[in-house]
Amino acid sequence: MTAPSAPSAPSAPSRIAVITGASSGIGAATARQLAAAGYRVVLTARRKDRIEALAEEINAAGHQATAYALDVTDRAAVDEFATAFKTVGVLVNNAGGALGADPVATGDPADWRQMYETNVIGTLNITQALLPALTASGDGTVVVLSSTAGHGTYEGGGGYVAAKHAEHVLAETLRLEIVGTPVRVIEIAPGMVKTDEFALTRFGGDTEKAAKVYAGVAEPLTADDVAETITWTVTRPSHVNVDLLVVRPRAQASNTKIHRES
Ligand code: 8X3
Repeated sequence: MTAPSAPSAPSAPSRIAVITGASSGIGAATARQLAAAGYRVVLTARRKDRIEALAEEINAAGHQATAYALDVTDRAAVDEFATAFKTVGVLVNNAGGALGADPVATGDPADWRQMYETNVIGTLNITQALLPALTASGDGTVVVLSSTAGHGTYEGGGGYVAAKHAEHVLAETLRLEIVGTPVRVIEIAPGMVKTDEFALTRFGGDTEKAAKVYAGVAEPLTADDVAETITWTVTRPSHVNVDLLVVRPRAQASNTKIHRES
């Protein structure tokens, strides 16, 4: 039996990790963890003050971070951002989210469109823009944060489920198309994760509706739980491609089978 290969420490040309949606939740937790793992993290999000504060915190902890305000749905801005990099080791596509939980019969087309824009087109924009730099690194990793909503539907999931399925397809197709280049494509599909903003955004700031999502669930996943899975997959040796990692809290057996304690 051979010894398991050591996790790959980020090496010179592939040290930069770009994280989208880094202003809160899974994105922020991932930024902290990848920085602690030795990456120079580049935090992007629309909210400049938040990512600047996080970059400061990470730098104060002795790691390396910079902040760059960016809306991933703005292609011109994304292209401009990408010109700053000759090589990028890791891109974590985390920006996105859900809007509404209406049935298909009454869902708002504007919500559907916006979810497609942020989750799918946003991921497409920055992945296309950084692919040359990821390839140039000689050892690139694209992470796509999809969701268990990208692998099965649920009532009221509608537009979010559709967008997440599209993100899953983007990751799968890209993996097929770039095989043979030094870039791997990893999809992380989390189930119920309790963050400060996900459910609140989904329900337009309605705290009661947001709280109901997690009601009685003993331990939903945390942003740190998901960031750990991301960091683990990214730090595997280069030849190891974790295609898809589905992670749920123990209390959630499927998108629709959730144990709630009353
Ligand atoms: C979040 C999971 O169950 O809210 O991506 O769709 S769920």
